[in-house]
Amino acid sequence: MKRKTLFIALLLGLFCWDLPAQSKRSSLNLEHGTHRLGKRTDAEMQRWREHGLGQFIHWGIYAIPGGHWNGKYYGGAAEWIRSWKEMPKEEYDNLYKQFNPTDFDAQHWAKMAKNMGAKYMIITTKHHDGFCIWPSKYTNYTIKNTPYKKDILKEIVDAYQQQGIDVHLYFSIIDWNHAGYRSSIKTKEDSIAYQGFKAFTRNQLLELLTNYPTAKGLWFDGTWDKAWVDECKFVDDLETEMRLLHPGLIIGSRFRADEFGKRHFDSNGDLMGDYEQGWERNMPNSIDDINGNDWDCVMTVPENQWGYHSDWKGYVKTSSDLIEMTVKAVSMNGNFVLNFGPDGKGAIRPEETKLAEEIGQWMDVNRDAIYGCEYVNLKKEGWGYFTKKGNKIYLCVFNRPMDNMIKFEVPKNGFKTTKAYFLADKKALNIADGGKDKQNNKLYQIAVPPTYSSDKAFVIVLEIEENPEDNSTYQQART
Ligand code: JFZ
Repeated sequence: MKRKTLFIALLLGLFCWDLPAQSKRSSLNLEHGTHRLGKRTDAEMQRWREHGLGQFIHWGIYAIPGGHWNGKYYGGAAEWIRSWKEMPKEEYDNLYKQFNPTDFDAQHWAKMAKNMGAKYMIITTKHHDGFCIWPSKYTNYTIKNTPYKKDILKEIVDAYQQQGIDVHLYFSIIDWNHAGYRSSIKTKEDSIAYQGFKAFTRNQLLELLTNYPTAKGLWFDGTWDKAWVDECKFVDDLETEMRLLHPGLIIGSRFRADEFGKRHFDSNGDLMGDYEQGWERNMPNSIDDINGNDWDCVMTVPENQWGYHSDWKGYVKTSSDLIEMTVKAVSMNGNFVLNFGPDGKGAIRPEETKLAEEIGQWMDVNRDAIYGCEYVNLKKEGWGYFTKKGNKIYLCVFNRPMDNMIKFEVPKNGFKTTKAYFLADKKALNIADGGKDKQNNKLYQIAVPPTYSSDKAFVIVLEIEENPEDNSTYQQART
């Protein structure tokens, strides 16, 4: 071998040698980067991963104006109405004195969530306006000082738990009511005020974890301010403190920034927190967007309304849309969390009630294709999505093909399958061998009887026998 060739070969060798450990990551020595590489493997996280479907509830003082003030209409997200120029801040900050949700019935909410098929729920303990639905001892701006007086958070935690639904606590770092809150620090005074705000925030979080110890996780929001991002050491220490206080606690990627101000993913590209929390009213297109991480997608029924808004403008999703999003999320190893915005009296609006019922009816029949299910490494097909649990693959058909043929390809070393049936009634279906393609993939097709009627998506179960030689699965390759 010529010297030059040898040199190049050596260089290539070195380069490849480096690849497995490094992959696409850079390796800055970060003080406040991720605490862990790869997924959590403990039971609490596994439980969360298996939920599939969750419920979000945005409920607070903003539900009283419901997107209107003094005859004027606020088109933004209802829970942001305090920030609207037409909204007198003094008046908003006194609205809590009228908060008396006489229609609120935690049991009813929890039963409804249970019937929808939600395995967990996220409740806004405090949104950006700063109002607390629990009697925090660190501020007067709480439920305790409303005509309602009772601890709403406790009622919710208890009722949902009774239904076997895990509770996670939404908490906004932005707090428009606290005198020390700043979005950025410009002066010495700001800096002093913010010290007080940090102590207050820490106190409230420790208070929540102490008083509601059965909560499974914290869902953070309003963490994008420069003032908060710059506090990476404080926030990192706080995360450690909370995890010590509450072993198993689940926190998403929207809490901390690293020392370079990078959020969600640190400057090495590694996820911070237990799951990716950036899929807000948005979904990954393919498993490649997920990078092997856990994730959730939180979704509104109308376009962008979380809190109660009396008028929903724009497209309002159907139960079919939401069922499809649930399946799509699960097919890519994520959880789908549907938002509800009860009104100022605590009633859940009729549209949301109807959607929850329709989703629940579908879940009653098709739950096996959701809970505990995961991604399947098969080519995406136009008719819908694959999910999998154990030796069962679920073919979730959203677009029934004109020829009624549900086709799929299995890589040449992939699983064997001989048994297929409808999930709904267990009626057997024939799996026809469609031969092989040029790459030696096995082609299969399942004929849906033309007489079979379905107004929503339907699921076909495929029982499979894995090939121990099969090393092509995505999970093995990328997690
Ligand atoms: C935030 C809040 O401002 C909003 O009111 C609601 O509570 C929602 C769940 O969270 O809004 C966001 C936060 C992040 C993104 C978009 C809206 N984002 O990352 O695209």
